[in-house]
Amino acid sequence: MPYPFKLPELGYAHNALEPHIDATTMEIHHGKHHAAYTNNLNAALEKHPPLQGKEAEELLRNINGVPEDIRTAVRNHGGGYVNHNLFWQIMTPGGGKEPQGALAQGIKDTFGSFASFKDTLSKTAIGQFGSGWGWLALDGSGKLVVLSTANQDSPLMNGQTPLLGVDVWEHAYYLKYQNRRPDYVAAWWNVVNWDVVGRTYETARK
Ligand code: MN3
Repeated sequence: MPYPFKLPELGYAHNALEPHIDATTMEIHHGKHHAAYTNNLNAALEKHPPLQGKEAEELLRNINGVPEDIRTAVRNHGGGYVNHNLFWQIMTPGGGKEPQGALAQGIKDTFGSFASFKDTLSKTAIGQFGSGWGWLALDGSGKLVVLSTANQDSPLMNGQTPLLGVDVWEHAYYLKYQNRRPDYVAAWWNVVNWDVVGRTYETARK
C-alpha cells in the first residue's frame, strides 16, 4: 500500500519469539524504531505528491530517481520501513528447522548445503561493520546470493529481491545479548519462518 504508509501489525505477540528474542526488544523495535521509519518516510513524501502513489519498494528500486532533497530520507527511512516489514514476516514462533521444496533445492545448488548457507549468512551478518543487515536475496539473473548492507540500505537498491534478512543493528539485540552479536544471530535462526521465505522465493522467480 502506498502513502501514507502504515506500521504493519506484528502478527504475533511481543513475547512470542522468546527466549530467542525478548518481548521488550520486540516492543521497542516494532513500536518505536519501525514506527519512526514509517513516520519519517511519510514526512519525506508529504511535499512530493507525485511520489505518493508509489509503493515503498518501487521508490527503493529507483532510489536515484527520487528527488535529491528527500533521497537520503527515503533511502534511510524507506529502507527501514521496507526492511522491517519483511523482518517481522520472516520470523515466527516455532520457526527454525529447514526450508522445503524449491528453496531447499536452490540453497543446496548454490551453497552446497543448508549448513554451509547458514554459516555463510551468519558470518556475513556478524561481519557487517556497524549497523546493517545480512541478507539472502535473489539477484537479477535469478541466482541466490548472500550479502550484507549498511544502515537501512535494501538489496532492492542493487536490483536484488530480498528473501530473508537479519537485522544486526544493536537495537535488534542489545538488551538481551549486549555486544554478543554472534549469539543473537545463532538464536535468530530458531525463529526463521521458512514457509514465508519459500513462498517469497517462488513468487520472485516467476
Ligand atoms: Mn531494526
